Amino acid sequence: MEQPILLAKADRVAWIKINRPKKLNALNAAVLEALHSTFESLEQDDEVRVVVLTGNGEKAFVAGADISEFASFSKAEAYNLVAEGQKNVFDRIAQFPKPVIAAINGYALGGGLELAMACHLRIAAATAALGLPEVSLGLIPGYGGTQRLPQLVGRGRAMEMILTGEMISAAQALEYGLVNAVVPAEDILKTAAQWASKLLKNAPQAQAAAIQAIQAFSGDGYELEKQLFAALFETEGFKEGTQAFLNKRKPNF
Ligand code: CO8
Repeated sequence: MEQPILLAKADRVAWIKINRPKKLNALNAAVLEALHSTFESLEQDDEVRVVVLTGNGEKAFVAGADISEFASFSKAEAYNLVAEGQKNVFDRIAQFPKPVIAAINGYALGGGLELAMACHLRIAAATAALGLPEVSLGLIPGYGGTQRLPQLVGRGRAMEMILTGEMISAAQALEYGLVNAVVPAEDILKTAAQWASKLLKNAPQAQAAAIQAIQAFSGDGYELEKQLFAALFETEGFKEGTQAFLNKRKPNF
Protein backbone atom coordinates (compact mmCIF):
# COMPACT_ATOMS: atom_id res chain seq x y z
CA MET A 1 0.00 0.00 0.00
CA GLU A 2 1.14 3.57 -0.73
CA GLN A 3 2.57 5.33 2.31
CA PRO A 4 0.40 8.39 3.14
CA ILE A 5 3.50 10.42 3.90
CA LEU A 6 7.21 9.99 3.19
CA LEU A 7 9.70 10.90 5.92
CA ALA A 8 13.44 11.47 5.51
CA LYS A 9 15.94 12.90 7.97
CA ALA A 10 19.30 14.50 7.16
CA ASP A 11 21.54 16.99 8.94
CA ARG A 12 19.06 17.65 11.78
CA VAL A 13 16.24 18.41 9.33
CA ALA A 14 13.16 16.19 8.92
CA TRP A 15 11.56 16.24 5.45
CA ILE A 16 7.88 15.24 5.31
CA LYS A 17 6.24 14.72 1.91
CA ILE A 18 2.50 14.21 1.70
CA ASN A 19 2.17 11.33 -0.71
CA ARG A 20 -1.11 11.19 -2.66
CA PRO A 21 0.02 12.93 -5.85
CA LYS A 22 -2.78 11.41 -7.99
CA LYS A 23 -5.36 13.03 -5.67
CA LEU A 24 -3.32 16.24 -5.46
CA ASN A 25 -2.27 15.21 -1.93
CA ALA A 26 -5.80 15.78 -0.57
CA LEU A 27 -5.91 15.19 3.20
CA ASN A 28 -7.70 11.93 3.95
CA ALA A 29 -7.87 10.16 7.30
CA ALA A 30 -4.68 8.19 6.62
CA VAL A 31 -2.64 11.32 5.82
CA LEU A 32 -3.96 13.16 8.88
CA GLU A 33 -3.18 10.20 11.14
CA ALA A 34 0.34 9.89 9.67
CA LEU A 35 0.97 13.62 10.17
CA HIS A 36 -0.28 13.33 13.75
CA SER A 37 2.00 10.43 14.69
CA THR A 38 5.00 11.80 12.77
CA PHE A 39 4.91 15.22 14.43
CA GLU A 40 4.41 13.52 17.79
CA SER A 41 7.56 11.46 17.32
CA LEU A 42 9.60 14.32 15.79
CA GLU A 43 8.87 16.42 18.86
CA GLN A 44 10.73 13.84 20.99
CA ASP A 45 13.52 13.32 18.45
CA ASP A 46 16.59 15.23 19.66
CA GLU A 47 18.33 14.67 16.33
CA VAL A 48 15.73 16.85 14.57
CA ARG A 49 15.76 20.64 14.93
CA VAL A 50 13.78 21.83 11.86
CA VAL A 51 10.91 20.26 9.89
CA VAL A 52 10.09 20.88 6.21
CA LEU A 53 6.61 19.93 4.99
CA THR A 54 5.88 19.60 1.28
CA GLY A 55 3.74 17.69 -1.23
CA ASN A 56 4.85 14.86 -3.50
CA GLY A 57 4.65 15.48 -7.26
CA GLU A 58 4.88 18.73 -9.16
CA LYS A 59 1.26 19.81 -9.12
CA ALA A 60 0.16 20.17 -5.53
CA PHE A 61 1.24 20.92 -2.00
CA VAL A 62 -2.24 19.87 -0.77
CA ALA A 63 -5.50 20.57 -2.67
CA GLY A 64 -7.58 20.50 0.52
CA ALA A 65 -9.38 18.04 2.71
CA ASP A 66 -10.53 14.94 0.79
CA ILE A 67 -14.01 15.95 -0.35
CA SER A 68 -15.04 12.37 -1.13
CA GLU A 69 -14.44 11.42 2.53
CA PHE A 70 -16.66 14.06 4.14
CA ALA A 71 -19.39 14.63 1.51
CA SER A 72 -21.87 12.40 3.36
CA PHE A 73 -20.98 13.48 6.90
CA SER A 74 -23.54 14.65 9.45
CA LYS A 75 -23.08 17.83 11.48
CA ALA A 76 -21.74 15.83 14.45
CA GLU A 77 -19.29 13.86 12.29
CA ALA A 78 -18.08 17.09 10.68
CA TYR A 79 -17.53 18.70 14.08
CA ASN A 80 -15.56 15.68 15.31
CA LEU A 81 -13.45 15.59 12.17
CA VAL A 82 -12.40 19.24 12.37
CA ALA A 83 -11.95 19.15 16.13
CA GLU A 84 -9.68 16.09 15.93
CA GLY A 85 -7.78 17.48 12.95
CA GLN A 86 -7.18 20.84 14.59
CA LYS A 87 -6.00 19.28 17.85
CA ASN A 88 -3.88 16.48 16.41
CA VAL A 89 -2.40 18.15 13.36
CA PHE A 90 -3.01 21.86 12.73
CA ASP A 91 -2.61 23.20 16.27
CA ARG A 92 0.15 20.69 16.98
CA ILE A 93 2.14 22.09 14.05
CA ALA A 94 1.36 25.72 14.97
CA GLN A 95 2.60 25.07 18.54
CA PHE A 96 5.44 22.75 17.48
CA PRO A 97 8.56 23.70 19.48
CA LYS A 98 10.89 23.47 16.45
CA PRO A 99 10.53 25.64 13.33
CA VAL A 100 8.30 24.10 10.63
CA ILE A 101 8.70 25.34 7.04
CA ALA A 102 5.97 24.75 4.44
CA ALA A 103 7.52 24.30 0.98
CA ILE A 104 4.45 25.05 -1.15
CA ASN A 105 5.30 23.25 -4.37
CA GLY A 106 1.92 23.70 -6.11
CA TYR A 107 -1.77 24.05 -5.22
CA ALA A 108 -2.37 24.96 -1.57
CA LEU A 109 -6.16 25.02 -1.31
CA GLY A 110 -8.64 24.77 1.52
CA GLY A 111 -7.21 22.51 4.23
CA GLY A 112 -3.94 22.61 2.24
CA LEU A 113 -3.53 26.36 2.66
CA GLU A 114 -4.67 25.98 6.27
CA LEU A 115 -1.90 23.42 6.77
CA ALA A 116 0.66 25.81 5.24
CA MET A 117 -0.64 28.62 7.45
CA ALA A 118 -0.24 26.46 10.56
CA CYS A 119 3.49 26.16 9.70
CA HIS A 120 5.84 28.87 10.97
CA LEU A 121 7.40 29.84 7.62
CA ARG A 122 6.17 29.48 4.02
CA ILE A 123 8.20 29.29 0.81
CA ALA A 124 6.17 29.04 -2.40
CA ALA A 125 7.07 27.86 -5.90
CA ALA A 126 6.40 30.60 -8.46
CA THR A 127 3.88 28.19 -10.04
CA ALA A 128 1.86 27.67 -6.84
CA ALA A 129 -1.75 28.81 -6.48
CA LEU A 130 -3.24 29.47 -3.06
CA GLY A 131 -6.81 29.85 -1.91
CA LEU A 132 -9.63 28.94 0.44
CA PRO A 133 -12.38 27.75 -1.97
CA GLU A 134 -14.67 26.27 0.74
CA VAL A 135 -17.58 28.61 -0.07
CA SER A 136 -17.76 26.96 -3.50
CA LEU A 137 -18.55 23.74 -1.60
CA GLY A 138 -21.11 25.45 0.64
CA LEU A 139 -18.62 25.48 3.53
CA ILE A 140 -16.18 27.70 5.37
CA PRO A 141 -12.58 26.83 6.23
CA GLY A 142 -12.61 24.44 9.21
CA TYR A 143 -8.95 23.97 10.11
CA GLY A 144 -8.28 27.45 11.48
CA GLY A 145 -8.31 29.32 8.15
CA THR A 146 -10.81 31.98 9.23
CA GLN A 147 -8.49 32.79 12.14
CA ARG A 148 -5.00 32.41 10.67
CA LEU A 149 -5.60 34.08 7.30
CA PRO A 150 -6.68 37.47 8.75
CA GLN A 151 -3.66 37.39 11.08
CA LEU A 152 -1.33 36.91 8.13
CA VAL A 153 -2.89 39.13 5.46
CA GLY A 154 -5.32 41.44 7.33
CA ARG A 155 -9.09 41.23 7.57
CA GLY A 156 -9.87 42.94 4.26
CA ARG A 157 -7.81 40.59 2.12
CA ALA A 158 -8.97 37.59 4.16
CA MET A 159 -12.60 38.58 3.54
CA GLU A 160 -11.91 38.85 -0.18
CA MET A 161 -10.13 35.49 -0.39
CA ILE A 162 -12.66 33.60 1.74
CA LEU A 163 -15.85 35.17 0.32
CA THR A 164 -14.82 34.86 -3.34
CA GLY A 165 -13.06 31.53 -2.85
CA GLU A 166 -10.71 32.53 -5.67
CA MET A 167 -7.10 31.43 -5.88
CA ILE A 168 -4.22 33.88 -5.84
CA SER A 169 -0.81 33.46 -7.44
CA ALA A 170 2.41 32.94 -5.50
CA ALA A 171 3.48 36.49 -6.45
CA GLN A 172 0.28 37.91 -5.01
CA ALA A 173 0.64 35.75 -1.88
CA LEU A 174 4.10 37.29 -1.39
CA GLU A 175 2.70 40.79 -1.76
CA TYR A 176 -0.01 39.93 0.79
CA GLY A 177 2.54 38.55 3.28
CA LEU A 178 0.91 35.13 3.07
CA VAL A 179 4.24 33.55 2.08
CA ASN A 180 7.75 34.58 3.11
CA ALA A 181 9.43 33.96 -0.25
CA VAL A 182 8.71 32.85 -3.82
CA VAL A 183 11.30 30.90 -5.81
CA PRO A 184 11.39 29.06 -9.15
CA ALA A 185 9.60 25.72 -8.75
CA GLU A 186 12.78 23.72 -9.34
CA ASP A 187 14.54 25.55 -6.47
CA ILE A 188 11.95 25.08 -3.76
CA LEU A 189 13.55 22.22 -1.82
CA LYS A 190 17.02 23.72 -2.20
CA THR A 191 15.69 27.00 -0.78
CA ALA A 192 13.98 25.15 2.07
CA ALA A 193 17.33 23.49 2.87
CA GLN A 194 19.03 26.92 2.89
CA TRP A 195 16.39 28.30 5.24
CA ALA A 196 16.76 25.26 7.48
CA SER A 197 20.54 25.89 7.66
CA LYS A 198 19.87 29.49 8.70
CA LEU A 199 17.49 28.30 11.41
CA LEU A 200 20.00 25.74 12.70
CA LYS A 201 22.44 28.55 13.54
CA ASN A 202 20.22 29.83 16.36
CA ALA A 203 19.47 28.56 19.86
CA PRO A 204 16.72 25.91 19.76
CA GLN A 205 15.34 26.74 23.22
CA ALA A 206 15.03 30.40 22.20
CA GLN A 207 13.26 29.43 18.96
CA ALA A 208 10.83 27.23 20.90
CA ALA A 209 10.10 30.13 23.27
CA ALA A 210 9.63 32.54 20.34
CA ILE A 211 7.14 30.19 18.67
CA GLN A 212 5.23 29.80 21.94
CA ALA A 213 5.07 33.57 22.50
CA ILE A 214 4.15 34.47 18.92
CA GLN A 215 1.43 31.81 18.75
CA ALA A 216 -0.06 32.97 22.06
CA PHE A 217 -1.35 35.91 20.04
CA SER A 218 -4.45 34.17 18.74
CA GLY A 219 -8.09 35.11 18.74
CA ASP A 220 -10.89 33.10 20.28
CA GLY A 221 -12.67 32.32 16.99
CA TYR A 222 -11.36 28.76 16.54
CA GLU A 223 -14.24 27.15 18.45
CA LEU A 224 -16.84 29.28 16.65
CA GLU A 225 -15.28 28.31 13.30
CA LYS A 226 -15.68 24.59 14.13
CA GLN A 227 -19.32 25.05 15.13
CA LEU A 228 -20.22 27.12 12.07
CA PHE A 229 -18.33 24.73 9.79
CA ALA A 230 -20.25 21.73 11.16
CA ALA A 231 -23.64 23.50 11.02
CA LEU A 232 -23.15 24.07 7.27
CA PHE A 233 -23.26 20.29 6.74
CA GLU A 234 -27.06 20.55 7.17
CA THR A 235 -27.51 23.10 4.38
CA GLU A 236 -28.59 22.74 0.74
CA GLY A 237 -25.50 24.69 -0.32
CA PHE A 238 -23.18 22.02 1.13
CA LYS A 239 -25.05 19.20 -0.65
CA GLU A 240 -25.02 21.08 -3.94
CA GLY A 241 -21.37 22.18 -3.62
CA THR A 242 -19.93 18.77 -2.77
CA GLN A 243 -22.11 16.85 -5.26
CA ALA A 244 -21.09 19.29 -7.99
CA PHE A 245 -17.38 18.72 -7.23
CA LEU A 246 -17.73 14.94 -7.12
CA ASN A 247 -19.76 14.91 -10.37
CA LYS A 248 -17.29 17.29 -12.04
CA ARG A 249 -19.84 20.02 -12.76
CA LYS A 250 -20.34 23.65 -11.70
CA PRO A 251 -22.49 24.18 -8.57
CA ASN A 252 -25.77 26.05 -8.91
CA PHE A 253 -26.40 27.98 -5.68
N1 CO8 B 1 -10.61 16.12 -2.40
C1 CO8 B 1 -10.73 14.95 -3.07
N2 CO8 B 1 -10.20 14.75 -4.29
C2 CO8 B 1 -9.53 15.78 -4.86
C3 CO8 B 1 -9.39 17.02 -4.22
C4 CO8 B 1 -9.95 17.18 -2.92
N3 CO8 B 1 -9.85 18.30 -2.22
N4 CO8 B 1 -8.68 17.84 -5.05
C5 CO8 B 1 -8.40 17.13 -6.14
N5 CO8 B 1 -8.90 15.89 -6.04
C6 CO8 B 1 -8.80 14.78 -7.00
C7 CO8 B 1 -9.77 14.97 -8.17
O1 CO8 B 1 -11.07 14.52 -7.82
C8 CO8 B 1 -9.10 14.12 -9.22
O2 CO8 B 1 -9.37 12.77 -8.94
P1 CO8 B 1 -9.68 11.74 -10.19
O3 CO8 B 1 -8.45 11.79 -11.05
O4 CO8 B 1 -9.88 10.44 -9.49
O5 CO8 B 1 -10.91 12.29 -10.86
C9 CO8 B 1 -7.61 14.33 -8.95
O6 CO8 B 1 -7.51 14.78 -7.61
C10 CO8 B 1 -6.97 15.38 -9.85
O7 CO8 B 1 -7.73 16.56 -9.73
P2 CO8 B 1 -8.42 17.30 -10.98
O8 CO8 B 1 -8.67 16.34 -12.08
O9 CO8 B 1 -9.57 18.09 -10.44
O10 CO8 B 1 -7.22 18.28 -11.42
P3 CO8 B 1 -7.36 19.67 -12.20
O11 CO8 B 1 -5.96 20.03 -12.59
O12 CO8 B 1 -8.41 19.61 -13.25
O13 CO8 B 1 -7.86 20.71 -11.06
C11 CO8 B 1 -7.91 21.72 -8.88
C12 CO8 B 1 -7.05 21.03 -9.97
C13 CO8 B 1 -8.36 23.10 -9.38
C14 CO8 B 1 -7.01 21.89 -7.66
C15 CO8 B 1 -9.14 20.85 -8.54
O14 CO8 B 1 -8.70 19.52 -8.29
C16 CO8 B 1 -9.95 21.31 -7.35
O15 CO8 B 1 -10.68 22.28 -7.44
N6 CO8 B 1 -9.82 20.58 -6.21
C17 CO8 B 1 -10.62 20.85 -5.04
C18 CO8 B 1 -10.08 22.06 -4.31
C19 CO8 B 1 -10.94 22.33 -3.11
O16 CO8 B 1 -12.11 22.68 -3.19
N7 CO8 B 1 -10.32 22.22 -1.92
C20 CO8 B 1 -10.98 22.50 -0.68
C21 CO8 B 1 -11.54 21.26 -0.13
S1 CO8 B 1 -12.54 21.59 1.30
C22 CO8 B 1 -11.46 21.78 2.53
O17 CO8 B 1 -10.30 21.66 2.39
C23 CO8 B 1 -12.11 22.12 3.86
C24 CO8 B 1 -11.14 21.99 4.99
C25 CO8 B 1 -11.90 22.07 6.26
C26 CO8 B 1 -11.86 20.83 7.05
C27 CO8 B 1 -12.54 19.64 6.40
C28 CO8 B 1 -12.78 18.54 7.37
C29 CO8 B 1 -14.20 17.99 7.27
